[in-house]
Amino acid sequence: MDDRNMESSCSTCNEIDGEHFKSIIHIDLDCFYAQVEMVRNPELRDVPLGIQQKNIVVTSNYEARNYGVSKCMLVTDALKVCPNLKLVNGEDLHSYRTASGKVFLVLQGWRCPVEKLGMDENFIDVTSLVEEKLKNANLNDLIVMGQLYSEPSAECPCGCHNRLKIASQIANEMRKKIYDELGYTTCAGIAHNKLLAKLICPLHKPNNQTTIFPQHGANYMSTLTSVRSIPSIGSKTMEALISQKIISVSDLQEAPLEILKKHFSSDMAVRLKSLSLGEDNTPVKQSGKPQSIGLEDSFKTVSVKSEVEDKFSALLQRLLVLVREDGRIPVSVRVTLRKKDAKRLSSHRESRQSQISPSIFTLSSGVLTVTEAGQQKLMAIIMRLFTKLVDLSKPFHLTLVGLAFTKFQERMTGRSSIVNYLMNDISVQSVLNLQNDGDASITSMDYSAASPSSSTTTDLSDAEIEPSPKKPKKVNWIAKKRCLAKEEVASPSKLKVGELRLNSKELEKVSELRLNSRDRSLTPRASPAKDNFSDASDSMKDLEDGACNDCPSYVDKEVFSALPDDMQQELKSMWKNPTSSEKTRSSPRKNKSKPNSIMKYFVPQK
Ligand code: DCP
Ligand code: MG
Ligand code: MG
Repeated sequence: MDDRNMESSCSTCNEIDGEHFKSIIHIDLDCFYAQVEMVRNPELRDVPLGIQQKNIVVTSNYEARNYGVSKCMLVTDALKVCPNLKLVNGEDLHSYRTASGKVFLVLQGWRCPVEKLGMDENFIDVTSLVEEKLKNANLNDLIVMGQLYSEPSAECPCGCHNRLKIASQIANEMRKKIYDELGYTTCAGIAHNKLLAKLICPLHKPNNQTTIFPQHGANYMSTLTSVRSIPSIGSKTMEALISQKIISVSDLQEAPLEILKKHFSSDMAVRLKSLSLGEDNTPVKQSGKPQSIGLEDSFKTVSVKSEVEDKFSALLQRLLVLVREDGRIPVSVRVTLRKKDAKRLSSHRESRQSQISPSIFTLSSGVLTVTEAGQQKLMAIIMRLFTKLVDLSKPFHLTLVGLAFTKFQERMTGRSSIVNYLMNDISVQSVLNLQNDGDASITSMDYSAASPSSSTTTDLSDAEIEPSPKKPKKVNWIAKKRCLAKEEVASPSKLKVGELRLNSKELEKVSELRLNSRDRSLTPRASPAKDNFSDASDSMKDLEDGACNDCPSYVDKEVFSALPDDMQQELKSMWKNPTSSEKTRSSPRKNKSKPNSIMKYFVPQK
């Protein structure tokens, strides 16, 4: 009997509280870098094409793959199997990042949560959209678009087959739109969870999509020959499993839980077991700006400090371009090294990071720049971190250096400025990346590329650290509640506010932005992208209950409630006097008697 026909029992679908109720799509671009080059230059379309970084072909188009050119092949080997391979240098990632951003934007058009994974993959949770479409669907006409992993012998009573059929149609529409608007072909996987959606995605590549029903999850997993195929299993977990002779996913399925518990924590053992059976309940998390912006350079070996300095200097130049494009002001830098361990014939990564003064960066006409002196300061911090990672009195051998900005300040305001009150979204974007990147724990699904063993230390002793001015208690509370996910900022004390560097024009922009946020908070579905404001609905409700019942309709009540009591009173008394209130509303900048009046921040949107 064909393995695929062995279905796991589905009689309890409804009982396991909607285990199958989700509909997840995973989309991966075909030969991504190569496609970007082919769209840019149609002459490359019909020739075997390889994208070269250093001496490696990082990817190739499917024409070249037909000759046997595979991902990460040495250029010399690739040219042996395909002498007429056309090579394009792909070391400048700018156009790939841009393409990646465009695909993400297209996918956001469906107004469902979209989680970006690396540059060419996205998860989309279409559960609610499917529910909506199901209301008007003719169930007899529903078909799976694209490929189905295996025909089911019976309908699942929870209705997941119909839901996934609709999801497959949505996936097809998404892929069509990406192709029509951007010219890229893609693959998609459709399943009731992220794990299966990702793993089934490449089954019929290129330019195709595959749906898998929940009953076939365990069966499909058993076809994967290495436990490493499971996204959250990294090298350490794999080594530990191999030591127990657990090599394939089916080995893991069959391994007794008690054995796993001897080598992993109880939670992790259970999780490994569930994953091997195709079970995963991790949510699709809406992506925003990246938590860190970094670059790495790998090489055979570098053993001289001055060479390391040159490598870091070159990386810094490129990184500053990326940071300028991003627009946020970095407040932390991380240095990563991969050290060759001669004794163990292996290598491992180590990182160290330090806070940096936001004053190194200057905002000029909205553009982030760093002066020559600022760059020297950054290099001094980087080299100081380097010397903390490497004992220079002994020989060292590095095979990689990496540089990343890991925390960001969205905007800067003066500590007692009114903008501080109005801009309660100012925050350090992230305090992630402090944990070990290895796989000591897999409590949450990590779909990022498996990282080798590494460790990161935060260096808080750096002299460049700027004292953290106190923020008003109320604003901190709101920032914590509405702007930032729990895991992003552990405590308000981690928030840092820089010096006032906004000129009056920027200040006006800021106030407009703040007022715009009111609409976004109140109509979350109008803007599918989840940003710092979109978690606001709860806190908005709380605040609307009492703080500003008398406010005119154009006032952001949350902003109002974050103001000090005396300012609130000032405003309230103005609003009680309709003449002065109306005057301010219609022409805030003409209010000669109080040119810097707080009222100008409450102008309605035009
Ligand atoms: N990439 C890289 N180094 C790697 C793997 C990939 O630089 N070791 C880059 C090049 C790829 C892109 O990331 O184009 C996306 O990786 P994928 O694994 O999705 O590979 P492709 O999109 O190229 O091919 P496929 O059609 O198999 O998805
Ligand atoms: Mg791809
Ligand atoms: Mg990919």
